[in-house]
Amino acid sequence: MEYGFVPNRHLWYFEYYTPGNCGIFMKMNRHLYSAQSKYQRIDIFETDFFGRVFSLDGITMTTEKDDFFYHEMLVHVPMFMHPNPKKVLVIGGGDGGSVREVLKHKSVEKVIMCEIDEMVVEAAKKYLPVTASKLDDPRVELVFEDGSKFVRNFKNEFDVIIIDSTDPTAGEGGHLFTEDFYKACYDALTENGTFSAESEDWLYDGAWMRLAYSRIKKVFPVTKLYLGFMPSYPSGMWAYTFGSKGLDPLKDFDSERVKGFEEELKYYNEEIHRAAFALPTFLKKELEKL
Ligand code: AAT
Repeated sequence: MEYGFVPNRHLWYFEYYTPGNCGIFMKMNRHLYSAQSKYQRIDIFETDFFGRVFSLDGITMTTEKDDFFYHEMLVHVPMFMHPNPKKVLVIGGGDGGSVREVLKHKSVEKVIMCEIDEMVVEAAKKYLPVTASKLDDPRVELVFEDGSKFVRNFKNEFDVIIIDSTDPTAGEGGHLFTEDFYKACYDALTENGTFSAESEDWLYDGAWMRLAYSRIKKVFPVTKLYLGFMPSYPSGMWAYTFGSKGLDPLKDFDSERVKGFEEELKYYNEEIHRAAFALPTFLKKELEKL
């Protein structure tokens, strides 16, 4: 893309956080890709500070600098909670970061990624090599469909299901925040099945965080919200919801399994796993009411 503008001087990216009063801005040195798909506007640009940044409808999905904060927390909590994950379903996650993390587990034989927007995957493969590094792995099957429909094709099939979705108010993300959808995920899971879903942030999107948590709680016998830092997402304090058919993320956590992953993981470790479920008092009180 050619501009008469001076890189890092005239090119800026602004993300407005809900409901539009605050946000984040970044200096851009190159705008690599911009397209309108059937579902959303896709942009990938380069910054000196965050590396390459991927945004949908002006909302940051991934930056090369901190994608591991988010993808490791979303993926390794349910993956380490399952005794022997072989078959995994990722819904959304078109940049490939979640699939990359899933494949760090040697037990995995197959991972299906169901992403609604094929253009996201094409762009990620071309412009986000760090994040999309494992999308061509032979264990990966890519499906381009609405995940809320796709998951209904399965019963008792997956050991782990990971919901790496856009915000519920953006694009087609809303389908991945309904109680019906969570129930379909429950049905598609095997007996020891574990589940995680990105659940927004307390400060700017608290209503959605509470809604996601309370809907998941209606479906999964064990439901726990957990937190992780995520510097480039709104408020930096990101919420995830863990669900399972019985396994408790603290009592049943076998930290021995994390040993040997020190070289592979940059954020998640045994202490972080436990600490992530410790919630501040205001949040504990809020969740108790749901
Ligand atoms: N790992 C990158 C972070 C994301 S990307 C979320 C992906 O979910 C997008 O590529 C989007 O196209 C896809 N998606 C949205 N709706 C559906 C659907 N119904 N079925 C399948 N895929 C879908 C998430 C970032 C979190 C937001 C931070 N504010």
